[in-house]
Amino acid sequence: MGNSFSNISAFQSLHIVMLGLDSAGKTTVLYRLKFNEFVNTVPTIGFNTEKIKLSNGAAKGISCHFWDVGGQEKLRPLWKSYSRCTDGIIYVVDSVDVDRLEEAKTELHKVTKFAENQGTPLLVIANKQDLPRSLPVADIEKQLALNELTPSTAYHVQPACAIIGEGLHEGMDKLYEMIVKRRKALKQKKKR
Ligand SMILES: Nc1nc2c(ncn2[C@@H]2O[C@H](COP(=O)(O)OP(=O)(O)O)[C@@H](O)[C@H]2O)c(=O)[nH]1
Ligand SMILES: [Mg+2]
Repeated sequence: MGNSFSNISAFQSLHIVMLGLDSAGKTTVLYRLKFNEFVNTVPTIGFNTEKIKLSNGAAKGISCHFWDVGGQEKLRPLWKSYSRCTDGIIYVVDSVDVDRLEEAKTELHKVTKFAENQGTPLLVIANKQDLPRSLPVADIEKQLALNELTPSTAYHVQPACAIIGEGLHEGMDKLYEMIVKRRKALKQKKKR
């Protein structure tokens, strides 16, 4: 019979929220995925939203509804409502902004602790890897203390350069994989 959840129907749209400190590159990621080209951004006041059909890899053909929420301090209280009950969370980090990694960590841990976000798969994009002083992925993983997230949170850290789009498709594939896996697990649990 196969498992109807082993793949997500092309008719179904995944709900993905993109978070991270201001200037990490969230909006650049969004438009890179949407138009497959670099779009010059201005700081996001509020949010941007786009429906995007993924065009590569295992997630090819899957529709995603992305919400890119502004990362300035005064906008962060919005993160709670935007991240509620999503299929996946993307957390974009500026790999050069070492001084704010601690702040990025605190905000990330806050988001994953909300009751509604328990177990929501997390894709961390270690962005701006094109810059000479960018921290390697292993260091970012350590500084964000991803091993201290609740054990039910599946995550993947993806090195990327949003301005040329490098790493974004790989990252989306990983996120899609984690979403499918979680749905399967939830279905199994329901059966029991
Ligand atoms: N060098 C470099 N700059 C980037 C990259 N991604 C984004 N930027 C730049 O970082 C700045 C902030 O990007 P933006 O997408 O507006 O960040 P947001 O505030 O998280 O939405 C912009 O000047 C982008 O062009 C990247 O991968 N490499
Ligand atoms: Mg933005």
